[in-house]
Amino acid sequence: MKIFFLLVAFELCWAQYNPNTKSGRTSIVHLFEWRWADIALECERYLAPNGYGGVQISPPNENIVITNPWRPWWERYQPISYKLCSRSGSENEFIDMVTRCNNVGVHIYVDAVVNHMCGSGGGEGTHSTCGSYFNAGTRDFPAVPYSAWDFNDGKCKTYSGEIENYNDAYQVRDCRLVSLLDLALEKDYVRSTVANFMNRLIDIGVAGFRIDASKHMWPGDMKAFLDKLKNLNTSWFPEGTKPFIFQEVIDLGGEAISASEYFGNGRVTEFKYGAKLGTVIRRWNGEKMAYLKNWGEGWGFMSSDRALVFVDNHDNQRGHGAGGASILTFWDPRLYKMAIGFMLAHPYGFTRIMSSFRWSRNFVDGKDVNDWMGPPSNSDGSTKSVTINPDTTCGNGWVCEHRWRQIRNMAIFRNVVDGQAFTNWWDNNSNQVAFGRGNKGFIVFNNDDWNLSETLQTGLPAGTYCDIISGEKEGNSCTGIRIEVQGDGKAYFQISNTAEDPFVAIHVNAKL
Ligand SMILES: *[C@@H]1O[C@H](CO)[C@@H](O)[C@H](O)[C@H]1NC(C)=O
Ligand SMILES: *[C@@H]1O[C@H](CO)[C@@H](O)[C@H](O)[C@H]1NC(C)=O
Ligand SMILES: CC(=O)N[C@H]1CO[C@H](CO)[C@@H](O)[C@@H]1O
Repeated sequence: MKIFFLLVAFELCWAQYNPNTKSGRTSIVHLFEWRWADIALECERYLAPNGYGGVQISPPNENIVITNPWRPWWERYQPISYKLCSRSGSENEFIDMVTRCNNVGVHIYVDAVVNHMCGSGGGEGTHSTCGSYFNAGTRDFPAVPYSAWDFNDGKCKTYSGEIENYNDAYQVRDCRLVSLLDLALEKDYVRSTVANFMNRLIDIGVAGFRIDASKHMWPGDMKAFLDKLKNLNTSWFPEGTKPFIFQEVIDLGGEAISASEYFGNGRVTEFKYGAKLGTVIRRWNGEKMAYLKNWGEGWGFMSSDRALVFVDNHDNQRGHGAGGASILTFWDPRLYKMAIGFMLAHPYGFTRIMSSFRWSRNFVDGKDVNDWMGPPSNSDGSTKSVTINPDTTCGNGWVCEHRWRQIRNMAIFRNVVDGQAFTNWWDNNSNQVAFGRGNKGFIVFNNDDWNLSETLQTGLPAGTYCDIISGEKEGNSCTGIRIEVQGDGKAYFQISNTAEDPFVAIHVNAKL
């Protein structure tokens, strides 16, 4: 009986904060703008075999079709209905993806856009991904249906109807964000409609939701529709499992709204994480890696068990959203790999890895005028499939950071060291740092302008380990650097500051 109550208490206290990943899988990857058919294949051929826990997908519901500029990525953040039909695929393809990914233990997390519909200037007609009629001017979305009563136009107090001042929490929640028609989530009809949409996805088998623009909804309104959500589908999840909820709240400090207001609903995106880590790894503002010794709450971040963390996301990798110029992305691969390596080795937060498409960046006066560009597409606007090259990288303009050896191997590192303490920190008071995770793994960085040559306590059992950054373990040998851990746990590390990747990581599953 006692054990039973303890289990119940444990479940209740994890609930919507639990990522619902299969045991031993500790990260998810955002396959930004991928087609459902490609995601299904990627779950089977790559994500499951390499220990990834899940995929954050782009919004699956019908959205406006924008042709000027040509099919921007952000059109998917302008819903027209909750029909499952988008550039990523049809409802049947969506169901097939969720089923096949779940069947190999990789779960699907839906980007839910429920704060708003399309922009107020979206016009009238059937220029939507399923051809549903709508009229933005009269607030008419019959395919949901929503009508003028279901929007916040009357509640917003600004003259323009737009958010004009982020220091006014009422404006941020009740007015239009960049002209997007703001749903009246105080109405039970709107709450129920949103919950029905999400419950349909739960029935199909999704494991949770990223909730877009959460900062622009009242936490209490969100709680009202989240309380209506079902438990997850028992074909794949234990009875009584709640959906994982992570809310997009951009809080870098200094505004009316803070991330902590949303902790009751689920986890929250910690935007300070990537902004600060980018600053440190770029060595801007006098920052150095030695300062990362108390990374996490010690840096003023939210508590680890509430945080969803990432180095970059689909917004701030192209200058949208928050974070500014310090954000590291695939465009700076050497520093980016170090940042991802640090994130995946460090115990703080639940980690999400970005997987991007390439676009033609064009900076004019410091701003990328092509920041709107959508995914690789054909002339009819359909999204190109993800092709796989013989060397396992991706083609057709897809970057596939999650397939980079260093990143994939660090995702595995995180699985191996899961639950282990943060131990054996070392630094040279500059940009050479090292730390371990109990007796399971150890990582060393050299982000200084001179070589590192040091004997360090790893905490690992004696033996020969394969560095998983310069290579990996293959059969009974290492394809990259070998590290000898002595009987006392110490090992000698040498990292040239000009190495392709100036860091070394070892773990017990890559021991010869
Ligand atoms: C759960 O998923 C299975 C398999 O796809 C499906 O047959 C079943 O109807 C789903 N359950 C609910 C409640 O929708
Ligand atoms: C740093 O290490 C590299 C590779 O081992 C070596 O070629 C280089 O001479 C070293 N630089 C210094 C300043 O010792
Ligand atoms: C081992 C090593 O390279 N240590 C260097 C760390 O940085 C200081 C300067 O802060 C150097 O003097 C050390 O040589």
